[in-house]
Amino acid sequence: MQTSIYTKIFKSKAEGKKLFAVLIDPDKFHSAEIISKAERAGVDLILVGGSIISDGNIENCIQTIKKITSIPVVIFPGNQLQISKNADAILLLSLISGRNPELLIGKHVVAAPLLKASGLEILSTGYMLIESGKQTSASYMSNTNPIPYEKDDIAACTAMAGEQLGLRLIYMDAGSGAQQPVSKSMITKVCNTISIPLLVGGGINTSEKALSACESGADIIVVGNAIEKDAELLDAISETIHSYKK
Ligand code: 1GP
Repeated sequence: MQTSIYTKIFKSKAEGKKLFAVLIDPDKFHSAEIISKAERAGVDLILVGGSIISDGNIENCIQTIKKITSIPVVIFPGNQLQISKNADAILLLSLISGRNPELLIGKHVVAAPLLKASGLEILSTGYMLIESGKQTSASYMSNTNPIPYEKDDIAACTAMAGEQLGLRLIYMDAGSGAQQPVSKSMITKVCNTISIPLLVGGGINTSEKALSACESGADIIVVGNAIEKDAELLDAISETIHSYKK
C-alpha cells in the first residue's frame, strides 16, 4: 500500500528532517523545465494553486507536472474551484487567522462532496496569514486581516487552537512575494506550541532565509516566486534544507 503524504511528512518531522515544497502558480507555469529541475534538485512536494487563476488552468498544469515527475502534487487551493483528482492530495485550508466564516467552514461544506468523490488525500490545514509589510493577494482576496507581524502570542494561540480542533498541519504564510518572511521569533513560538507539522512560506527567496526558517522550527519550507524568477535557486535551497541538522 502506498504511504500517505501525511505519514511521510509526520515521519520526516519525527526524524528532524526538513522538507522542501515548491509552489507552482498555474498562471505563471509556462515551462515544464522547472519541474525537471525540481526533480533533479530533490524537491519533496509540489504545491499547485493561486489566489486567482486568470489565464492558467489548474487541471492542465497538474497533468503536465504529473507526466514529468513522481514528486507528490498537492493542491494549495485559492478557492473551492481548484480541485483536481489528478493531484495526490489537497491542503484543505481553514483560514484560522481570519474571521471570515466562508473560509473557516462555508466553502468546505460546498466542496465536501466533490472532495470525497475526488479520492484526494485530504490534509486539513490551519492556514494563518501573517502581516508582511504590505497587503498581499491572499489577505485582500480573503477579506481578512493577517496576524500582526510582531504578535507571536496571537500566532501561537491560533496555531494551538487549530491543533486542538483536530487540524493536522499548520501553514504560516506571509503571502506570495512578501517583503519580509514570517519572523524567526514567531516561527519558534508556534513551533514550540504545537506538535503537528508546520509549513512556512511567503517571501523566502534565498538559501539564508530558508535556513532561518529551518532553524526556527519550520518543518516544510515553501518557495514560489523566487523559483519562478530564477529556477537555478532550486539546487541551493534544496541543499540548504536537506542538509540542515539541529
Ligand atoms: C505563498 O507561501 C507561498 O502563498 C509562497 O510565497 O511566492 O513568496 O515564495 P512566495
